[in-house]
Amino acid sequence: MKGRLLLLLVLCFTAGLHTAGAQSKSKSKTPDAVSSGISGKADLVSRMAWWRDARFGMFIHWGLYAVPAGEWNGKTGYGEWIRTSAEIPLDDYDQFRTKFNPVKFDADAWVKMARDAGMKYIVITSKHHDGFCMFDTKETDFNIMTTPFKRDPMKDLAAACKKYGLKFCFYYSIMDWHHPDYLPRREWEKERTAEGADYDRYVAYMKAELKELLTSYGDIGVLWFDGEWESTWNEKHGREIYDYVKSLQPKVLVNNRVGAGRLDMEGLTKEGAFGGDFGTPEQQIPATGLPGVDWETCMTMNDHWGYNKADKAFKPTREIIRMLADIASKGGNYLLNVGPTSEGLFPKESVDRLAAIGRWMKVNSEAIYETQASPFRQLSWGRCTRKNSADKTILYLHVFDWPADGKLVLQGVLNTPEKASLLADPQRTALKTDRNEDALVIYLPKTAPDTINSVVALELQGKLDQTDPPVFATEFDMFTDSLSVNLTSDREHVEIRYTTGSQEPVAASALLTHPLTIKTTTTLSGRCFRDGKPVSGTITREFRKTDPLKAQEQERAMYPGLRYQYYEGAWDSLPDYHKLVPIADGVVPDFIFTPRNQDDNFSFVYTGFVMIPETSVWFFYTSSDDGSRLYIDDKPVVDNDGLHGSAEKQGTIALAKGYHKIRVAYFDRTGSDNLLVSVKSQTQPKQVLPKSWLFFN
Ligand code: FHN
Repeated sequence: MKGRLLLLLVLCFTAGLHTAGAQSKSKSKTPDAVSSGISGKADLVSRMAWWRDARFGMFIHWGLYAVPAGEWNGKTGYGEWIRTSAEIPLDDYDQFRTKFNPVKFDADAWVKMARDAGMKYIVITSKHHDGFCMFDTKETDFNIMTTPFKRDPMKDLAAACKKYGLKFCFYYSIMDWHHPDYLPRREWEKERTAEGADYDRYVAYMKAELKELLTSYGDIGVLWFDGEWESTWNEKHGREIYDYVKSLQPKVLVNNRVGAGRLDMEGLTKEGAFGGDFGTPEQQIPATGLPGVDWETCMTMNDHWGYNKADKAFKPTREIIRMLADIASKGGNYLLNVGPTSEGLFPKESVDRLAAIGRWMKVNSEAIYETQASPFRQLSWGRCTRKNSADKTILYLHVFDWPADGKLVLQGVLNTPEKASLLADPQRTALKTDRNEDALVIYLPKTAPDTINSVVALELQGKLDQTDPPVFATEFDMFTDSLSVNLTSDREHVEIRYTTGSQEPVAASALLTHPLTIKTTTTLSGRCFRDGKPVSGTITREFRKTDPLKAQEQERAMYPGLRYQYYEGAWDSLPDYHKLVPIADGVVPDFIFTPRNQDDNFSFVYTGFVMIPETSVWFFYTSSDDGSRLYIDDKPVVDNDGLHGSAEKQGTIALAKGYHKIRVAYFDRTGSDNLLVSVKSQTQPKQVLPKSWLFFN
């Protein structure tokens, strides 16, 4: 059977099974990876080749903000946003110029540290949001040449990158808190008039600077835009700048932050929006690979991008190395940040980590460079990267958890193994391998050569023939009355056999050919077979029958809407409302932010009833910036608390038809704000919680 095979399984415990036909699934949509401008797909493939092979780069956030080093008025939690986070007036901030003299800056030393860590490119802030230019620009005197340093460090870095074979790349912020034509002003900068500001003139300024960056420093690998989220910037600007940059250096890559379609910190591009050449998840790694999408996770080593002398919360090397493997196993790049001091030095903690990463890469870099994403959905002991050739496949097995019995089991691989060996073994001595049905077993030495990540190179004959276990397509683990269960496999020529329990299906197990309606708590195990032989591992899951919460007795008349209480304050998480007095209260039609007195530092608590239209297990979701929590009948269902960009969390609860109490708490600190409450049941698709379901009494 071609394409995705969807087997709808209906198994009445008293009756047999039958298959509802196969249906192909729509291809996942990948964002528009190129603009309407100069480049097309063919150009993209050749332009992206070095970047896709590189897998690992260094991010450098270096600027005037290194002078205060995170401290202002006795507070030490700032970073590269210090000018606006600490509300430093322009003239006071400009004073840092007189103190910026990185006499210990050594471009060769920086680039060699990146190279020796196994990094293939460097992206450095040419201009961050503060508007200070770290390069010799003729467009403004707010630049490095007007500091005591009087030298263009970008020239030195470009030369050093050329010398040591790394790609040199620029970060450039669209948002600019210094340029008189940039809008909007910071809301706290009351005295800084926007009178006469001309945003088109600011875009012209940007283009003039981009021309300097792309004509004065040799080949530039990437133009890494940022600060694109304010309302003055739009997709039209993005496409124009993308095409302009490409006209100056046709091979340069441009990230998706040149546009206006980035999905916040998730970093990928909204469907249909202009996405530059690659997506940019920030401080997070996508849960799975994203076939057909180029993406790069950027991440700090501690908690700040710019240098903060008090921030010692550096990630352990172990975590960084494993994240590098995780990202590569999903087909992404890792852009790891360093925030140098105002003297021009990398913090010692960064230097130590780069050296340790370099020691690991010296042994294992072939398992990172030029690799493709893992073919496995999940591996219990680590990650996998791979290389394909016409007649061979190499799987790099990144073993985080060394098997106590010395047996590394790789399920669902039918190829004949040619050789398995440890990258840490200079002789690459062949390890013993065996086959157990669909599984390859590799016999490992007693101790792992590397406690963080030991890599086994498994060379297989021919094109990979690998099958994952089937997938339970349903999201519901519990049900109130009955549950229909789907199992799918995207492999060709396979059939799915199952057992009602946790035992592994065998060739004689029942063939899944009918939709399953489960009416009692059931454990189901599924496995793929071909020509009577297992070709995958087994997936097992329990589906639990649960009693729905009874509906509330309706003692008083119900009216449409919700009650709300409005609070003001600066919180990093949802406050303890018992200690607060609301500033206002009243009734609203649903989860809206009016009335409120200010754009930041506020909170709403909504209370009332939700009229649940059917007895079912319900998913509730809150999508919010910043934190939120949702309760049903006083039980916590969704916890989406915390200081974060727009993010969605979910929870489930079984409810009987009728009124149930609902309470939603939300807070916003600064910046953007939003709250969306959605629902889904076993029969109703996900939807924004309808206003018509909301009542108060
Ligand atoms: O606001 C910036 C931040 O300072 C930093 O440069 C990061 C790095 O990707 N980008 C923005 C936050 O998303």
